Amino acid sequence: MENSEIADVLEETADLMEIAAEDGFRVNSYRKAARTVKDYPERVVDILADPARKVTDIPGIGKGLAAVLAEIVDHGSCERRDALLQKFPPTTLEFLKIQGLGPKSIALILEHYRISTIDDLERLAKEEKLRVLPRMGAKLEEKVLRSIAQYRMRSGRYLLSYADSMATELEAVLRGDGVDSVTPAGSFRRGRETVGDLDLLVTGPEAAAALDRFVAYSRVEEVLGRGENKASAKVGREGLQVDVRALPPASFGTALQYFTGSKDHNVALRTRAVRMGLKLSEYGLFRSEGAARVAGETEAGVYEALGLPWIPPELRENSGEIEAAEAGRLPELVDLSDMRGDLHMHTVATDGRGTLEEMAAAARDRGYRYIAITDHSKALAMANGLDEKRVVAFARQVREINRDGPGIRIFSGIECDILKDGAMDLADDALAELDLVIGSVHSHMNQESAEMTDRLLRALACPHLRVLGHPTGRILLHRDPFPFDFDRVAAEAAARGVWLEINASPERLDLHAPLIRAAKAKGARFTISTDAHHPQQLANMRYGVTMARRGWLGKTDIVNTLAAGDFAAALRKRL
Ligand code: DGT
Ligand code: CA
Ligand code: CA
Ligand code: ZN
Repeated sequence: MENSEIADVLEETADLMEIAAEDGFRVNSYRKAARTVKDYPERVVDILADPARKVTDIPGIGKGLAAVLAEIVDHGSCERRDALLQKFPPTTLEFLKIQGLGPKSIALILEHYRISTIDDLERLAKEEKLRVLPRMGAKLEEKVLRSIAQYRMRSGRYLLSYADSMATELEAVLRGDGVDSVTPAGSFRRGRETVGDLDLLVTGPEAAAALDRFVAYSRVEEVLGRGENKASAKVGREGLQVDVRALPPASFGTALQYFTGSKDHNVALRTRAVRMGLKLSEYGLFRSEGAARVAGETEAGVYEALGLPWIPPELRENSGEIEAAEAGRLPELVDLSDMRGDLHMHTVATDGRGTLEEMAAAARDRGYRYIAITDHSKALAMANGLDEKRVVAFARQVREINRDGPGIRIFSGIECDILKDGAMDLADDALAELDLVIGSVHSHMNQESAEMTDRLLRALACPHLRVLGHPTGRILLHRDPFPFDFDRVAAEAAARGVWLEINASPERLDLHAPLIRAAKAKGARFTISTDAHHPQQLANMRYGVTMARRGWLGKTDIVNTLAAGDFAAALRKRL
């Protein structure tokens, strides 16, 4: 069991306790524990399995919570959660996933109505039976209906980062004697920000034995099918479906091409094959007449036989990549190894979990030449955001640290809130002390499109602003982007030399491909940054790079690929 899964169980327990109106202090201790476990650099299961170690050594985990953690690792739940699930309908956990319905509202609804499914809840809202409850109104009803529609649409999808850890876990299960390769395909290989299921391809003389190991794996919740060359199962607490296929080497290339997709890319490619008198399937590329095999062993061979250079998986969405390949105009995509620094991260000064020194050391270990420390501004009072006085002191502290030669160049920065009307949360003279100002929207995200557009345009006019942080505000599977005139904002950012952030946090991945391409067409330049709240989260850079690749970006589109001196010059000159 992964830490994030343990954290989910703790969060659910806290939600259920809140629905049961239990003591707020105890509810909070569960929520805190969830965060601690989620961010903890070591797996809790490993600590529990080691007789020489104690979970109580994790800061913030006392004896009581340690026992709860052991229970969760042992059987996926704890006594308290089980007891509460007896008390409320089992769908309560699903209700909690409806945006706009917190534990308190759910408690109120359960007090007045007998409901056991999302459909029941939808009916209540449609029959205007929620608005009669205390502190609820027609607006909330509307929001619940909208959220239910969204919930239905996104349920059954999983974050790229989750699929990534599952792929790594299962690769270890599938590998063994007589297994030559284990290769992920599907939307995961294309780097989509969420995946519906995970597709894995196995080759080798003993590939069938790998399928046996897969269906027998302890974390398989349900085997959906087991054929000669394919096995499907739901794996892990979240029930992610995984399709594993065993393939002969002669057709591995075409199979990899086929199962990587996208469907639209494949359709376009097959049409091209037909025009060339060929027939493309997962089994190979054959002549239409006589059925001689033309290609199949390697993916590059398949594209070559179709008169094309190999197309990177991130581009395979049938959005111009085949035409570009044909014309020899495929972009040279940015690579993780091109990144020289990370420009968005938080520390213990606000809501981060590492000190400035720990973040800098972790960045140095990744081989970066520079970082910007960008804690929150005062509008985020809950996160202990910095006011002007703290900003000035922080800028001075960073100048001193740099003088000591910390082995990495540190830029003093801030993630400054863009207030409701587009004003910056901090005074100009404080912002002027800093090397790098990111402006981000964290509040009033329900504004009308025109109002939000004006707000962002006004923020872009601030002479100190250098980066627009997580530009659309979306949280994957939770919150849609806020509406605004993206093209106009991107054009204005380009004109003013403000860079657009590609936020690499797996829950955000904001900007994403279509917007990146639209912004580049307007002349915009970009940063890729992790928004790390823990030293380990600097590793999320790879997901941001994947988004940039899906957006057809090369190294020169991204400013934090510059060498430290060039980057510092670009900062000063607004290049
Ligand atoms: P997902 O799982 O919904 O995130 O998206 P994919 O792209 O991984 O889709 P999946 O798992 O259903 O299938 C994997 C790949 O197999 C898909 O990208 C293309 C190929 N494929 C599946 N079904 C079809 C089909 O009916 N026609 C074509 N041309 N390709 C297909
Ligand atoms: Ca898939
Ligand atoms: Ca699949
Ligand atoms: Zn932010």
